[in-house]
Order: sequence, then C-alpha cells, then structure tokens
Amino acid sequence: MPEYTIIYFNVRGRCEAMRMLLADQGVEWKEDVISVEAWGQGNQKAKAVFGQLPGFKDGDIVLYQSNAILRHLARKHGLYGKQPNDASLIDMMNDGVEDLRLKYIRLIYQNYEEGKGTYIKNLPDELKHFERFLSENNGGKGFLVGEEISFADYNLVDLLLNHLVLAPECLADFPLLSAYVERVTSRPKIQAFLSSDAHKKRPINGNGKQ
Ligand code: GTB
Repeated sequence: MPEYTIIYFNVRGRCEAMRMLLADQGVEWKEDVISVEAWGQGNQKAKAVFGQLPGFKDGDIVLYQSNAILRHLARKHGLYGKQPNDASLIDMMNDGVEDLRLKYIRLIYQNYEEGKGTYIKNLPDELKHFERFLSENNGGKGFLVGEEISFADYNLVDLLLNHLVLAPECLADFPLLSAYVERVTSRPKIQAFLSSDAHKKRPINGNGKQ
C-alpha cells in the first residue's frame, strides 16, 4: 500500500510538481480525487486547515499548503541540498517559483482573455531571473542549487512546462532554462510519468484554460 495520498481536484495544478518528485524518487502514492461537486457540499472544505486543497496524507499526518507538502517530501527524500547553505538557497528559489505561479494562476483564473498578451510579453522579465541564477551553478548545466535535484527543481520545471503550453516559444531566448527543462524531463522516471495517461489526461487547470 502506498504510504502517501494526494487529496486534490482532478487537475495538475498545485500537485504536478509533487507527483513528478514522487515519480522520480520511485515512490508510489494514492490519489484521492475530490470532485468540484463534492467540494461544493462544504464538508471537505470545513476539514481542510485553510479551507483549500491540496491535502496530503503521510501516515498519521495530513498536511495542507502545497509548498509545505513539497518541503515535507524534500526532507524525507533528501531533496533539500547537501551543503550548509543549500536549503536556504533552495527555499529562496522555491519562493521565486511560487511568486511566478501566483501570477500564472491569476492569469488563468481571473484574467485570461484580456491578460494573456501582456503576460506573455512580460514573461522574459520573470524568466531571466531563473536563467541567471541557474547560470551561476555549474554554468547552468545542472540544477538550481548544488549537484543534485531538489524540490525547487521539480516545482520550477512543472511551472515551466505549463508556460510552454501557454507560450510555446517562451524559452527560445533562454538556452540554459531550455536545456534544463529537457534534462530534467529526460530523467527516465520523469519521462515515464510525463508520458503516462495519468499525467496526459489530467487537465492543467480547473477551468479548461491553459
Ligand atoms: N496556498 C495554497 C497551496 O499552495 O496549497 C493555495 C491552495 C489553493 O489555491 N487551492 C485551491 C482551492 O482549494 C485549488 S488550486 N480552491 C477551492 C476553494 O478555495 O474553495 C486551483 C484550482 C482551482 C479550481 C480547480 N477546479 O475547479 O477543479 C482546481 C484547482
């Protein structure tokens, strides 16, 4: 029996990074899919610590907040760096990913038709920070921090994959980020996960926009 359960709507949304992490680490998990109708009845919402999903069960504990879940998994599976300052740098990068994810979510759920053009026009100003930071670690040939993959890498790659759907050319001027996405998504277990029906058939977002 898998020890982990992801409790979420039938979307990639805020859970695909943790799914990628688990798949890459060779860890099984269960999906407890909550329909929008069931959520609307209010019982699950009332139980959730902040009234929102995802939730994540690990044995006796149930966690909420997607980034807390990623960090929990990172601590358990050695995805928080190795050197003394690594964890702080990984946190910093993950916070940067969260800032961009929030902008993306606002576009998708609140301003898609009117905002898409401007969002894509301004995207290089967001992506350049990640390109530069990546370039400072091993010439951009590895991961965000240190020599091994961290939870922030899964989170960033997931968000970049969403952006490649929104704006297929968005990485054209970012050679290091392009190669990084290619490198991470070519890891055999990630490649298998991304090729699975479970991933491909799951919508990116809950409103059909992407
Ligand atoms: N800070 C929290 C985190 O990181 O976990 C934010 C969680 C959050 O925004 N959760 C949203 C939620 O629970 C779902 S993610 N919304 C319901 C509510 O607030 O009552 C975005 C989302 C929206 C809609 C769908 N959908 O319709 O299927 C799926 C996902």
